[in-house]
Amino acid sequence: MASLATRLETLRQQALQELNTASDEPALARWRNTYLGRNGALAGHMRSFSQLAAEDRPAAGQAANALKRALETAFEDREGRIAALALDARFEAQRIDVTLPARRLHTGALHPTTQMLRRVVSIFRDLGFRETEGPEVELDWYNFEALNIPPDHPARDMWDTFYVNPPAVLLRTHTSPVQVRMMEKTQPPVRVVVPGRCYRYEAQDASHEWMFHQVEGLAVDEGLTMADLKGVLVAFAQRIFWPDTQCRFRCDYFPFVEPGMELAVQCPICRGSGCRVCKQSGWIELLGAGMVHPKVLRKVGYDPEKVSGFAFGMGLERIAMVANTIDDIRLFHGNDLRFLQQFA
Ligand code: FA5
Repeated sequence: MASLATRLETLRQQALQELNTASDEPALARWRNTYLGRNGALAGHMRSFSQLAAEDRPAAGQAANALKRALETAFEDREGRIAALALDARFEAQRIDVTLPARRLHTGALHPTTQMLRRVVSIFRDLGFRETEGPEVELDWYNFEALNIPPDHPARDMWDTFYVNPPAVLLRTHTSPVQVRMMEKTQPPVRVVVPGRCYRYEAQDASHEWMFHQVEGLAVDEGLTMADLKGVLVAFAQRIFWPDTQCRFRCDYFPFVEPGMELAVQCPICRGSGCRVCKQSGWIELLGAGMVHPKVLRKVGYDPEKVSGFAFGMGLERIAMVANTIDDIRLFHGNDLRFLQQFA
């Protein structure tokens, strides 16, 4: 029996020593086969117990079972440790440096003209105007003739025109043709604002583009007067700029209104004392306006004896320039991100 105990002890030491050198799953599997497998070392010893005397067999069996349990426990410990080491190695390989500054996300933003368009339209919506649109490729009839500007009229010089299909089809030079389109299909009362692109065949400079945006306004009803027009425009100017914005109305000529006028606001940058933006005048012209000409009302089938109307047309970029102190209109479509990002 003493020699069996020695043999089992030798086996235990050898097995544990070898187990400590197994460093991966295949090595572990090999070890298990060698020591605990059906044809392994321990099984070999147990088979030899048949040669022992009958009274020695139970103690031998107990000793072998104890060794088997000890080896199995050692195996599980080692297996767990190797799995933990493998997991550590994987985590190490996939380590993320959370202290690295994140890459900046580039998100889009509305163009400053669109932002201003939405502000302008929402102010007029609060004043009771609804929004509508019209075509950019327009007929000469709507852009000029129906607005009291016949082909040979000198006022055509006010709007240098891009022709798509001369002389009848052109790129609209202003949003005023939508006045006519609206009145043709609606009976008074009418109260609309019309934002949209306009095109003019003119040289670009700090305050002129060949493509820009206007917002047209039109109201037709019984008994509308210049006082209504002035009231609406002052309310608008004081909401889009500052509550104490000063307005200046002066006579101006547009063939489709009578009387016609121009609205200027006190320069919001220098507050009237004179600066580069207002060209030292203290005032900035914002828009053209007036009472809809009776001839225009008649052309769309309205009776100028019964209804009257007012209209106005403003340049959106010019308003955005005043509100944001921008001194060159060409920045709007120059696609310089440094400029655009200031409005994001
Ligand atoms: C007109 O276009 C008239 N349709 C306005 C109007 C409507 C008058 C209704 C009466 C009744 P004007 O050409 O002045 O008018 O243009 C109106 C505004 O558009 C100008 O005050 C200016 O702000 C803007 N604008 C005109 N030309 C340009 C341009 N080339 N680039 C940028 N903005 C411009």
